[in-house]
Amino acid sequence: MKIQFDKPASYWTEALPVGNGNLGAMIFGGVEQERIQLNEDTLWSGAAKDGNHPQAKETLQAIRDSIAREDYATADQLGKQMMGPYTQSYLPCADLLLTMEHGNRFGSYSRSLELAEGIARVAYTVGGAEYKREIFASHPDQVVVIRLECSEPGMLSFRARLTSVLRSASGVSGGQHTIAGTAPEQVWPSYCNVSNPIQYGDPSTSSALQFHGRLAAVLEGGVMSATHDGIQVEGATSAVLYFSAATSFDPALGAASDIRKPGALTAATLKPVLEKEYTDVRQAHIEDHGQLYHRVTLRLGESKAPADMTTDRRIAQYGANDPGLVELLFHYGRYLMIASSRPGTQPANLQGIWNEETRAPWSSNYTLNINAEMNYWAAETCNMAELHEPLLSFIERLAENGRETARVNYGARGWVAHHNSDLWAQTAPVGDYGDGDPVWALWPMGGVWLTQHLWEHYAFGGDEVYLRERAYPLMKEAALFCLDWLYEDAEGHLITGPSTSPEQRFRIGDACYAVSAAATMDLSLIAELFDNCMAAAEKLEVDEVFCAELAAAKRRLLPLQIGEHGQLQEWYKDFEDEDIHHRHVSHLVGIYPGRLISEASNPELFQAGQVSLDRRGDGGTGWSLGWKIGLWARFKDGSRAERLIGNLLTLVPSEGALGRNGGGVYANLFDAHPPFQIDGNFAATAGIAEMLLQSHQGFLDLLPALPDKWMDGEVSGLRARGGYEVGLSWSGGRLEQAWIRSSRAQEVRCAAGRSPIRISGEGREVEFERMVAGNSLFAFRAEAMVPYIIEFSKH
Ligand code: FUC
Repeated sequence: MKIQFDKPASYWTEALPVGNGNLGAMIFGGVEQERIQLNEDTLWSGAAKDGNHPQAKETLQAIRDSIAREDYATADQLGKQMMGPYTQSYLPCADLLLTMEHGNRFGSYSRSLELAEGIARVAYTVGGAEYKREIFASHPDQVVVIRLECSEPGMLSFRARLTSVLRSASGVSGGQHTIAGTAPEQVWPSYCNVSNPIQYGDPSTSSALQFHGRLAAVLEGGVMSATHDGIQVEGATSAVLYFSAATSFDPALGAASDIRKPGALTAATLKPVLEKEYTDVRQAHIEDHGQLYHRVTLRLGESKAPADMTTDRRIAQYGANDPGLVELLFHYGRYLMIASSRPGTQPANLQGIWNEETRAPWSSNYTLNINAEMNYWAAETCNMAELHEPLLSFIERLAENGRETARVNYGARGWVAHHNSDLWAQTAPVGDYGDGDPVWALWPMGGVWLTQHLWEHYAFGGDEVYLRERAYPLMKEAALFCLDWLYEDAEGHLITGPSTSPEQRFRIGDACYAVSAAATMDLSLIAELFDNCMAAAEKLEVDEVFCAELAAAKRRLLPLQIGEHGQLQEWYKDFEDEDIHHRHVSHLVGIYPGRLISEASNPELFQAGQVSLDRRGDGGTGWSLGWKIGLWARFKDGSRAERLIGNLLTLVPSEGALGRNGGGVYANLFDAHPPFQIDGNFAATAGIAEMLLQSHQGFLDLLPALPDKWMDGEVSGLRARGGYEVGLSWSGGRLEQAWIRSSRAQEVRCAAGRSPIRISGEGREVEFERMVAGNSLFAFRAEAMVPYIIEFSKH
């Protein structure tokens, strides 16, 4: 499980990512001039601000009246009055530049990232001397570590220095090289054509974040000196560089703090590390990373590509035809989650934590109408529940701001978030008070969708204290917002408005519009939230009256409809799509990742959803392809899902521009929208898991969507709702064995394409019941934490 190249990266999307949740580094692997691009996940522009807008409330009735008159042009126009400020931007921190004093003539070059260890390596020769670098981001020690060595004693000479594209100054303190600066107060989104896009304040009074980076070196042999120009190393045999970074943002407060001095923080982080042996730091990292990484294994067949083939060539030549590359893609999503999201860090943003641009695409922010949720689709199913934590904590911060937005903008109870957010947990709609487009800005369902993550975290883990104390209160408040947001149409149905189906317009004659009422996505998300609230309240034995209210409101929701093509309608009327191949498939959210519409619960709508997905086609941006993998898995069409994986495993050139239909992956296997957006990586991992195991219908569905191409294989360590860990093996395209371990004593219900012949736990056979005669639905009683083996008949 390696990403590998035979030359240094020329482009950022050829560089290798390492990260510890808080710090990210991209390794280019240049020989004479190495660049390691560094990020710190709290380094954003701006400061906390009030983006709420009372005019939204004043506009609400007028916009609803226009919708009722079917005057969508006016509704779109009025929508502009409901917007607030744009979010702020995620920023690059620094570059670590190494200038090696051996020139640029070299041989035997290799550069790789080993996923299981979380270590990137660069190796080459100069004359008879072999040079090696090893780079990782340690979570236990909170540093990026770079070890350089030369096979010839005393031949390692280089200079290491920190630079930044942000206003900053380098310095020296206590034999360490530093960089310090203050972030801009405002960075305009990349899509805003403004002439002053990056605005700094006076550093002595600015409310923007201060940041600091610190570099220390430990040598074997040789001498070194540190100045503001960097660390000069001469005549060493090996050297270890430790980098730490911090900002004045206090994650516990969710705001900047005057008492957080980034320079003191970086010093405090480095001090204990410098007292350790490199081998201990390295070992602690490998163990920490490994205990997450080794939880899941996957084998889909023999790899086709030669072992030394570079990853870009492998993608181009084999794509999904190489089962080993599909495995790599699967594990890479887990690797990237481990590297970008740890308890206490910020949630993975549009680029995880890796960003080199001051004006990154879409501000590298949190886009809540698909991308931020998608980032966490694999967290539970792929056994990384604790890495879900940054998103779950972020939802708590959003709810705080979102209460004010609900009150000021809509006069509603509960809390609301719209389609964009940032480090400051902005919940107001973006669009610079009218500059934006309602097709994305007017979408007050961000909070509603995110609460699905609160519920799912409970559904998989079963922690009732968490449900009672953290999840349910926020779910309930999001539901309160919905109760206030819903209003009656002329027939007495409850609808939402203004309502958009994210980013997709509908067509009437020659014109296209964004705003109408009761988009299918709104209704689906609200219905599922109500269901989840009712299930939670029942479990917790609270809020009977409130639940009755939810049940009544749910019954009155405008029913989802099937349109003239047999498709699940995207809007409240059977409008034509502006773009039938549009990348968003928002109306299918109730099928995946949601659980609202399944074959059993609603076969007609489920079927109509499949028609919709089929009509959208198999193209799209990287994340769109990723979503479709999961959807086809839910439709149990494994081969179609596999085709989407194939489309995602298309090599996208690194120098390419933004595209809305040319999704794929870059040379370093980063998902390409294009540009780079990490969501597609996570969705691919989640989608592959969903092909092998599903649990959204109250039972474990084993191997629900196995593609024809994956004849023999094995997976272990997947997780299912109800507190299960599951492994499966299959051959000739048919399930052979399953291993199931339940975290608590309970009845386990399973479905499989064939019947079990024997179930045993700890060597003893256990009884099981076939739930439908002759069918593959069966149940048995499991004791807590006992691994059960289920063997299936060969026929
Ligand atoms: C949504 C998508 C875009 C992009 C952006 C970050 O607006 O429609 O394709 O992913 O988020």
